[in-house]
Amino acid sequence: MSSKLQPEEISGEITAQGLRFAIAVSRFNSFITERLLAAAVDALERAGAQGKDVNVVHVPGAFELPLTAKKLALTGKYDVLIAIGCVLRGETAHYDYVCCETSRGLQLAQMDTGVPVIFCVLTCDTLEQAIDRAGLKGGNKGFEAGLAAIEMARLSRKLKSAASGKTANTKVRRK
Ligand code: INI
Repeated sequence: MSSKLQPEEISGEITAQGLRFAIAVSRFNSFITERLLAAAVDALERAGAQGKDVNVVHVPGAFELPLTAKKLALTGKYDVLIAIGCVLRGETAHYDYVCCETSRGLQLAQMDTGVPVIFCVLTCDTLEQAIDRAGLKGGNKGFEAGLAAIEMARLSRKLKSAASGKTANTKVRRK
């Protein structure tokens, strides 16, 4: 027996006009991170973002991304942030500390500030794996991050207006 209940769905559309973005990108493994950055910017541009609404901030390494993301979020200027990095496993436990603190710190930054932070930090065993994810075999994770940023920015705006009592401009999907 099929249900007659038709849920209303709220989702973020992939249109970037009028949204403000900040992208924090690490210089460490820049051969990879610059490719991720180019693809993220490409996604924003294709969806209608304007250059004046996209700021790019460079940091030394992935470990510096969380504090930078939090400071950017606290400016109140941005709808969404994208954090771009690439951590490659070495011979010591350094990799584990950098990965762990970067992911934890980025999650804290978005939970503390309420500004969505898109996690575009590759954590790979080899350079080859990173290259595959930065545009060779496995698509480009930067492009995916750009799309996720737009969706989360739109969704956040809708949920914010719903929380403040205004009608959320909901997209209703019916079967
Ligand atoms: N930073 C990275 O972004 N990727 C790495 O692979 C990496 N490794 O392997 O060491 C790395 N280390 C630097 C770190 O992020 C900080 O910049 C540094 O420790 C200064 O705080």
